[in-house]
Amino acid sequence: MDARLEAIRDTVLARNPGEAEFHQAVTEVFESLGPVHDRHPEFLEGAVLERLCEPERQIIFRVPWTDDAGRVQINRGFRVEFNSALGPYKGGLRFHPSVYLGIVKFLGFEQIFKNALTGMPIGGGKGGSDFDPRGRSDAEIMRFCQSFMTELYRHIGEYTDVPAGDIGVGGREIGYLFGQYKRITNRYESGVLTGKGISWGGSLVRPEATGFGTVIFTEEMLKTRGASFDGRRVVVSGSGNVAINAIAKAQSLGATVVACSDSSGYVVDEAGIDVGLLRQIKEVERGRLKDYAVRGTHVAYVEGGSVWDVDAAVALPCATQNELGGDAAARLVRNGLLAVGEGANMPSTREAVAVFQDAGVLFGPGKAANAGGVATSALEMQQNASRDSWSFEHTEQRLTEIMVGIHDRCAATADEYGAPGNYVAGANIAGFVKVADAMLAQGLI
Ligand code: NDP
Ligand code: 2IT
Repeated sequence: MDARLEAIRDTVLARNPGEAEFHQAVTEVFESLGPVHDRHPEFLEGAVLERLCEPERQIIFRVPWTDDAGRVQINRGFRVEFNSALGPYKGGLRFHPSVYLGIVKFLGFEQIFKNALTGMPIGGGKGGSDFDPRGRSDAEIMRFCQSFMTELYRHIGEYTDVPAGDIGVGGREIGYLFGQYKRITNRYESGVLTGKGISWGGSLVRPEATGFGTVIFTEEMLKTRGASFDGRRVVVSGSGNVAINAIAKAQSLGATVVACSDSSGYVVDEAGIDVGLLRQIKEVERGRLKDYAVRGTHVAYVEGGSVWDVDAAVALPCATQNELGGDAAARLVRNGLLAVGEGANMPSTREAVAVFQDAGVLFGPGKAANAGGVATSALEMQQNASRDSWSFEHTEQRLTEIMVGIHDRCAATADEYGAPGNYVAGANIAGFVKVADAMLAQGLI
């Protein structure tokens, strides 16, 4: 890392102790930015990096609610409004027991650059709670969401901060959150949340967008080597929103997705995952992946273990941060891996990324490859602002153009800065320069 940037990075780490994921995300971005600061001394003079690493606002709040047995439960809520240089803060809410400030800050920090890459007018933010939705009834989920919004509503708004889904937050939760926001504010403010139901202000393609976009981005990377998904063996991790839609899109392009996972284990289905059955189990019944193995034919289920033990030409990690480590990366590479497209945020450890890049594997980092979700959220905001609703085909076309555009911008920026084929450098530099220019133009704020 450039020595000037390393000093700034060390200060950031010291100011934010105990936030390992935030440290990791900051370090990974800083490693790309030395050449940018050689060309743009004004970024150092304006202390852009120091400002960028300090969120504009961080909100932590108590979320009290009662469970079905009438017991009082207390969770912790977060919203980190990281950077508004390009537009209102924008980013998802995560409900998972592992959530703490360091996770929200890593996600919010990544979101700044991702959102810049989309070319849409959105700043970066993230939020969530350490609430564990697993095993909770609909009524408990609703009461939790209502309590969460009873504090959050005062901090968000169509022109201020626009949350959406992430792990543990999908259409059901966005519905409960929106209902409570409307009730408290007495405003039908469609643009305050994205990922809404299609009949009440949501956008077609938003549910599919992250997974679809990840596959579109990865297909663009493959094309640079004269390859494609067609006929390839693919492994996807996770079996949530991003994973399911990545599987569907990859198979529509002729791939065979042979395995996917949840936090309990993974399934191997050599005939290709049956997306209809997977949607029925995970989206309709809210069941576990193990059920897929029981109901599918010729399906193996491996309890525990790692889905990365299954060989593939293309790996699409779509579960969570740091799920793919150096050893797994080395094994995948030994067995003929061609490309990795990150549907999740920071799923590959720094060791894994180094293994992929050293081996010449095409590697699409999350902040570029999974940007289709937030980009389609911005399309939802656009439809809400104009009180319009677009067809599936039109919206998917816009998503495709955006993903191809992100791919091409990352590739061109990597070339421009002397790192051809390095999508990590391309994404970090292209996203950073756009935000840094806007920050300087807006003065010291
Ligand atoms: P979901 O809640 O729909 O699904 C998450 C999936 O990942 C589940 O299969 C879950 O398994 C698995 N998972 C979660 N935590 C762990 C863990 N600690 N270990 C192993 N598996 C785990 O979330 P999404 O699909 O929305 O999100 C997946 C990833 O994509 C996240 O990194 C998210 O930040 C990222 N992302 C999401 C976007 C979106 O639009 N939703 C946009 C861009 C990125 P289990 O059920 O067992 O917990
Ligand atoms: O990580 C992400 O980009 C998301 N969870 C989606 C954010 C959004 O505002 O749609």
